[in-house]
Amino acid sequence: MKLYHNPASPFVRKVRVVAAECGIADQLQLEEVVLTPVNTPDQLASDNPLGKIPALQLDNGQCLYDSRVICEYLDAEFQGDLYPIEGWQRWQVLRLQAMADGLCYAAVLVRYEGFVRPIDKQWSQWIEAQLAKCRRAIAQLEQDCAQYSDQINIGTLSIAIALGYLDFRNPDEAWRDYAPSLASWYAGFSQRASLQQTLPA
Ligand code: GSF
Repeated sequence: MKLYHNPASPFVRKVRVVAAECGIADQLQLEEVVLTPVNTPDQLASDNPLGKIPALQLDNGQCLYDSRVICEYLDAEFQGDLYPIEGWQRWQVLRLQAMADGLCYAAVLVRYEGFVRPIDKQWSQWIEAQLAKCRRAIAQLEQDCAQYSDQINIGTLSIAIALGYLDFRNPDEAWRDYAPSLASWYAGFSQRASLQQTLPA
């Protein structure tokens, strides 16, 4: 399977983490792409019309996207057991994943605003509004994290990836100052092999 990837992307990292949790990391052939929303490599655009990564080219010629679809596909195909099948726990876990992905989207938008958009078009209020989303999400996670701190599933893995991305792109965001329980959970959880093997670069 060929995975369009970039080592900085948190959404790609999620796919790699799930592959590692499923024990099939070595089945992913990594195809590195450099892209922005205004610069899409042709091959990626023909495999994923949205021009985004991750995209997973399967051996049957089909291409899967986006990260949530790919992760669920890998989990189903290779028995990752990262998605509770039924009951309220399933919705809690999927909501946690949505929270983590939303945190990543907001942080990626901050990155694009500062790095891709021309300086004369940058809008500080936009950046602040995105960072405010990140901070509200972290405050909520701080309140809730005791409920899931002993779980390993797509929700907790996604949260760890989102916090890792925030540390990577916004090291000045002192989120640990107002989220000490989350920080303590993250310090331990982020030692998992799947997360250590896929640190952003
Ligand atoms: C989001 C992927 C995404 O925004 C998913 O896979 O879950 N809903 C999608 N990827 C970024 C790279 S990143 O910073 O992770 C991307 O491909 N950006 C290029 C673009 O055209 O937006």
